[in-house]
Amino acid sequence: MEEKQYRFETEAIHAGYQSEEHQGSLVPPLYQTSTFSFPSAEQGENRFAGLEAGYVYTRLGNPTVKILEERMAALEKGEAALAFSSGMAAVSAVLMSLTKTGDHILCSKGVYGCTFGLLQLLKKKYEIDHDFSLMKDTQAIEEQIRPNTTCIYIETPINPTMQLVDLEMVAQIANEKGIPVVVDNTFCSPYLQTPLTLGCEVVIHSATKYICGHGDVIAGLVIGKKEFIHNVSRTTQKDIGGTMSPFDAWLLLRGLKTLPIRMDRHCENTEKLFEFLKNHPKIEQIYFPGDPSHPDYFIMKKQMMQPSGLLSFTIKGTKKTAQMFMNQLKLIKLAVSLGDAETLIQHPASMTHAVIPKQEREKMGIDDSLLRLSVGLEAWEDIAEDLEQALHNI
Ligand code: LCS
Repeated sequence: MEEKQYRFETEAIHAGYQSEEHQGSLVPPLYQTSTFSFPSAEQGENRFAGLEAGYVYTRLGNPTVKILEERMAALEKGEAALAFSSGMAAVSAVLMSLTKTGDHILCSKGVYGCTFGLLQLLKKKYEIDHDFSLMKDTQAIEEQIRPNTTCIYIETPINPTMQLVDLEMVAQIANEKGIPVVVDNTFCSPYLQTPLTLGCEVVIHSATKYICGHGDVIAGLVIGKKEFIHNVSRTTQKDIGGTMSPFDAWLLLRGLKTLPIRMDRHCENTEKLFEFLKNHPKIEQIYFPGDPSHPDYFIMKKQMMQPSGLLSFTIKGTKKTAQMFMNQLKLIKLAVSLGDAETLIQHPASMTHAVIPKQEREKMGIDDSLLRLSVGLEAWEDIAEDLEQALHNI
């Protein structure tokens, strides 16, 4: 599509692809190849030297993957994007690009368990330090920024506690100090939140989740300025690997077409289930950013289009009660991951966040009875009836 900027729903279907360049094929072709033949030895030399455009080897770039990267850059309102074999490959490539031994990362108080694990590894092996911050006000953030802070890393909503961070506020402080703000936007997708438009520098996705939407791909994406993306592409990604497979990119391009309508349905179902659960006598606490009494509700209104498709809750009782409840469910699947058509439930303390020591976990607000629900696309009444029968049977 030429210069014209289309609306989100249209860009999700068309951005980055011109069918005229591919024999009129309506759907982007799958270039399932590991390598590319050169027209001549000299042209091969020039491609390696970066003097001539053209593909070389799929770890360094692939036409199907490129279409996905351009589409995601358009949707996140960034200059460029880079695709990875997993969300964690994306997170690690970005953190390794922005830090070296002796540097410091300021991180939101609560992140996905493996991101926490990666921060520990960077500290132990490479002496890259980190601190966690609630990032609730300007002064607290300024006090935690050190002269050697080279990256501010934020998940919002935070997995699985659903606390939010005010991205515009953090970006303002960080930009004054020239520190890049990296946002893991997995829980929102660009349909609900675009951190780059709020002054943040880099966006990361576990594309395994809403971007894919069908539970059949593990993938990651990074979006940011051209120069930064080029650097990551030519350093950490080229030499460490973690490249997305063309088939996964093809599936993600297919998934992206329905992102807006899927997200609307995820959000609508979640609002309905929140209403159902909030007054249930067996529910102790519910964490959902769309709850007007949620302490970060005003941040949700400010930076998110809708409160997304996840909610966490505790049932009155102990960890055993929570596990008994999970075992009673019939329709809802006991599984980690999120953003799929199927409704999924998991127990963060023993699953996604089990690698975090109990004391640290509790400081992040993850206690042993917390459950996280990723609301799917089924009829919400069927999900509610399954929750009801399981609550009734404990
Ligand atoms: N960032 C967030 C916010 C995540 O939730 C996850 C995975 C990742 C990054 C890593 O992405 P991956 O490498 O798995 O594509 N979150 C998971 C979860 O909550 N349940 O299972 C995986």
